[in-house]
Amino acid sequence: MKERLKDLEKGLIGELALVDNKKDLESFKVKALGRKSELQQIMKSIGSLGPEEKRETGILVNGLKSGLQKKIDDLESRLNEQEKQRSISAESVDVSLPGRHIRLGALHPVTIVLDRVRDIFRPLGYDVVTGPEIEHDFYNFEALNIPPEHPARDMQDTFYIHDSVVLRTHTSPIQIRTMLKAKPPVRILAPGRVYRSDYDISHTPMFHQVEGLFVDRGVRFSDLKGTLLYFARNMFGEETNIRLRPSYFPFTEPSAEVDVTCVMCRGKGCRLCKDTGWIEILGCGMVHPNVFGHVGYPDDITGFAFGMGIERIAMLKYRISDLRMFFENDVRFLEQFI
Ligand code: 2U9
Repeated sequence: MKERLKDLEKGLIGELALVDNKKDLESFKVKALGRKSELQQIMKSIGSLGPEEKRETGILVNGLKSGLQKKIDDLESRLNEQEKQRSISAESVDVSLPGRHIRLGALHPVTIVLDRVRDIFRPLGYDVVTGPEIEHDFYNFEALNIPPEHPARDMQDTFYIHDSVVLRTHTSPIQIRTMLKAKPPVRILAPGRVYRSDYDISHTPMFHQVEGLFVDRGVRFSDLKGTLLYFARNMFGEETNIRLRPSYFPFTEPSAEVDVTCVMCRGKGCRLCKDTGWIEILGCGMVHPNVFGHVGYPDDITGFAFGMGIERIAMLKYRISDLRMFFENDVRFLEQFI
């Protein structure tokens, strides 16, 4: 019996030395100590031995069992440690890898141009004033000397909410509201969304305008011209010139349309300026006396006003050829402007 136990112990220790993973260790445990193991067979047969041999064999079996169990436990904790080390190194962070790119937001070109217009007029003392997009007929038309039969009032051009409530067609109502509240001098910029029932390649039903108004005693047309030249050179470059062409608006008299040196060919003549060397950027004029009448300003008050489409200025400044780009919100387009 002693010999048999010695051989068994030798064999099992030899086998255990070859185990190098947890799966094989489990199989080994079943084989070495399980119900059908040789060791269990031996333990069952102890009962039939004589008292002395029973005692000796019991001691040997217990020694073999506890020795083997200790070896198994040691191997198991070594294998666990190895497994832990393997998963730690697999999960480790490579701090030398480049970081993930964070996409920065960007300002819309309409916002950039409006900010620029504000910055240009701030040193001249212009305050920025805003107003409602839904307007009463009085502020949008009547006070601006636009008579009831004027084509601008047609359903074709204006979005009506009720008989006398409209989506503002320009930001001029802001200036009316301001003059009704304040005495001259008034020096303001009126930016915002405006709405016109018009939709084609160069018109959208909503677009952005900024208008300017300067009202005081003794304001002259030459003040308007100087202000616009200062604006044009700051917006399009110091070498820019302007020219004024006579025009008509109900709210200004006299009125003019303003061209700047073509932004593309710098005056030489090209496709953009239709070979004239000039590009139209805004409309302007001296405030019509009837407008001052509607806001209760005295007769010795004069003033000038001007208005421009912000998308149009942005298209010229950034060489954007398609108006629809402004409203599609494609980030690849929007990221390009500073
Ligand atoms: C008051 C009095 C006068 C504002 C003016 C224009 C000329 C003008 C257009 C430019 C392109 C509108 O966006 S656009 O379609 N604007 O040509 N705007 S004078 O005149 C005013 C405004 C308010 C009280």
